Amino acid sequence: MSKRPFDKELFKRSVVYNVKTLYRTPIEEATQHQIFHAVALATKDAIIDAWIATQEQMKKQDPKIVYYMSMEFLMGRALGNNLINLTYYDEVKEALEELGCDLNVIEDQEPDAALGNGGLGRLAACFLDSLATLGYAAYGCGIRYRYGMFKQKIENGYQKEIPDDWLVDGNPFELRRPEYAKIVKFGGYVDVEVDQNGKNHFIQKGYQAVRAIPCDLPVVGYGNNVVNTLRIWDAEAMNTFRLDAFDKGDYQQAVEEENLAKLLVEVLYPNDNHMAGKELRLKQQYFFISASVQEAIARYKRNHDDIRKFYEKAAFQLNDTHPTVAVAELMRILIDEEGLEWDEAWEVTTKTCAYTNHTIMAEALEKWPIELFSRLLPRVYQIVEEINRRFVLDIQAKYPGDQEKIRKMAIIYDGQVKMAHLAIAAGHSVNGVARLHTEILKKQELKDFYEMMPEKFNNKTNGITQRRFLLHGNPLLAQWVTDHIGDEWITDLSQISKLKVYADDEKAQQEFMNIKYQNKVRLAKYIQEHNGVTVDPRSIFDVQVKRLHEYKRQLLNILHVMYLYNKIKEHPDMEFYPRTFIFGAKAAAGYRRAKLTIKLINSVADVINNDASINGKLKVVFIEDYRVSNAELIFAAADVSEQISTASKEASGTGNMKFMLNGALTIGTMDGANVEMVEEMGEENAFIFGLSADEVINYEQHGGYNPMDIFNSDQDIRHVLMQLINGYYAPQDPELFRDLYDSLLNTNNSDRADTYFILKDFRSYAETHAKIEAVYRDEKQWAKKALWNTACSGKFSSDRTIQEYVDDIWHLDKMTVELPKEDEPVK
Ligand code: B1H
Repeated sequence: MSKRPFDKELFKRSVVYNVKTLYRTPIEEATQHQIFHAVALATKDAIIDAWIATQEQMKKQDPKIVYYMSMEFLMGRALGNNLINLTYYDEVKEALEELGCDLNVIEDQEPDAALGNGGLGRLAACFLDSLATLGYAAYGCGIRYRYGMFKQKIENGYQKEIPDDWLVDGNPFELRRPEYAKIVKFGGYVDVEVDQNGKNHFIQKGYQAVRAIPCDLPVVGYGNNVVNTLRIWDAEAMNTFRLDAFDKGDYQQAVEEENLAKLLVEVLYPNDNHMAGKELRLKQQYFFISASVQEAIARYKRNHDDIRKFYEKAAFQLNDTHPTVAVAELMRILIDEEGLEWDEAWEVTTKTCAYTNHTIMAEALEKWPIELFSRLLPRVYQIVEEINRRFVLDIQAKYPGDQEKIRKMAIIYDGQVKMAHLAIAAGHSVNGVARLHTEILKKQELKDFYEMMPEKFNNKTNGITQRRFLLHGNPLLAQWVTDHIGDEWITDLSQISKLKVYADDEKAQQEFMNIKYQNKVRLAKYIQEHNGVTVDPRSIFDVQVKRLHEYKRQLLNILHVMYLYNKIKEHPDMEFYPRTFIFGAKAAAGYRRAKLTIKLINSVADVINNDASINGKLKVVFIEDYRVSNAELIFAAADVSEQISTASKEASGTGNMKFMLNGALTIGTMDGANVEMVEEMGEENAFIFGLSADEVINYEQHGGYNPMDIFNSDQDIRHVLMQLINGYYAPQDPELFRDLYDSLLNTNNSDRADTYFILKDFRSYAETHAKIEAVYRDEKQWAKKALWNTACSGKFSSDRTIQEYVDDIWHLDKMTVELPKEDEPVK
């Protein structure tokens, strides 16, 4: 593979020129923000040739393409990552220094592309990085939300949501492609016209239409000249000139279409692991899916005649059920527009589509009322009905007379369209995202489907990209790793196991912990600047960063902090290793209990951080606006990683892997991918506590347990719980945290008391924390375990995950992309 040498002088000239033409300013007078735009454009120039060359290679080689369909792509910032993957990062840093600029400061000017909520969206972003790096032809297909994940402000301890106006200054990496626009139709009715041969044609009439405009973002592979595309769709009104129409009906229609276009792509739904059953959400889903499926078919037809073989050149991966309408849209196009018979279309569809399940949380299951679905998508609904009719026949053939099976498995039942059932029936693959999760799917949630179609089920344990979360996020550790084992880990993380020989090496241990310390200083500075809290980088940095959700149990963490504080107050002279508990989490805007938990964390922080009597032994920090860019700093600086979900509830988790890669030790339950992490590093190198998934499921099947028994028998827990309702942390309003107290002890709401087994796991959690403290005091032992964690993280690269998807589900061909010589014009 030939790599173009970096032309430093050209790059510098390009930056200076860009500043001049964009802002009519000499670089000496430009703001950091202006320089960011100039550098981003210069970087895009460096990407363009490889982007074009990748497209040329795709034309020449005609590889099978995967379309990763997802409502969410949580990309974060592009500049630093693009430079890393171009392998120009250090050179650009140097070039900018010569211009008197600091690349870090410039990177900080870029807004995060936060087109996702949490793990599911970030996984999609890591997958794109791995696909390009491994040389597979891939498109990410999604929505160009005008506003991404809201920005979080903390005011008086409460979360406040601020619109994320990420496009105000334009997106320098984006390429708008109006020439590939597609039309998407909503509503109306279906007319049947019979042709001379007696064949029925189904025609949607009286609809509203919008134009879908693709906006392309480059996805740069690491050092291989491959540049794939994230194609996010913007919406425009069909015909603005229709506003001039004489006819009142037309005028009305034009106004409505204009409004629809604007609304469709306005904002990302900010729910993680929760379905927003809103009409607009279904419209968003169909909008980007229809456009993406049309585009995939158009691309195929440019150089193939036989649409019956579409699946040989295209794979659709459905990122959860959100894009599932793709199966019906593909059927519609194949039948109504390409003229295939049902069975032919069905074969193409099942061979093309595959579904990934990301959660077993009941509230996340997508179900749409028939009334809404059929009104919005009349033709698509007819097709879903027919898929259902045939699927029910299959169930009956397999289980004659078993009504129960139909009730449980039908796609349409009880007035609802069940998207997971549709995805399973119409795809050839169903995968979970960690081994335990896939087993729970097979044994519990999707048991009936597994029994009927076991061949479809498989596991693909999640992974993360080491290029963003080590090479970019933790440059000191990345350099240290390269100094010890070479740089192959960057594209083959299994190599990182070569570090194991250094686990007992005292010099290596010291260097490793010294890097950790420097990263803690870097984070402490961030916390000082952004939160105004002083934290001591010599204390244990104990971190829980992830979406706020009851099942993730931030409440368990903060109750334990309250418990520690009580202990220190009761026994001021007891031995206590100073600890800093760091939280970062966004709560869905309408999730009251989650928002109250944020308030509790901040209230506890206020009391503890301002109590001079404890000599700074304990600090609590809530980092505002947790997002991809500050996550990179946080993972690098953590000593302890909190992965404490109620066992069975966290499908995989991916933050857990980012901490492990960066040498943090995990305190966690045997849930999601934690199970496989412990398998790699050994139990003795993690702090595992709490109920197992089987135990949780068993309790759930027998109506739960009685938390009052614990309340009555455990004085420390009782003390902490009483502090929720006696005003200890809310003197102005003692009732403030009543709902959290009730959630743990009372059944007076519709839920079981302590649905997430917080009190049940509390003792085991507290005892395990005590062990952490003991191990941390032994510096060598800690260093050894931390280094060992990094050395054992090889399995958790998204490169490994993607290769498994390729081998088992997509069967893609590899590409090699050569750049034309510099003096040859790029076509
Ligand atoms: C995950 C979601 C999710 N699972 C519905 N499910 C959404 C569901 O907007 N919605 O309607 C949004 C997101 N997100 C996460 O996926 C899991 O909780 C993690 O355990 C997992 O690591 C991640 C990636 O597989």
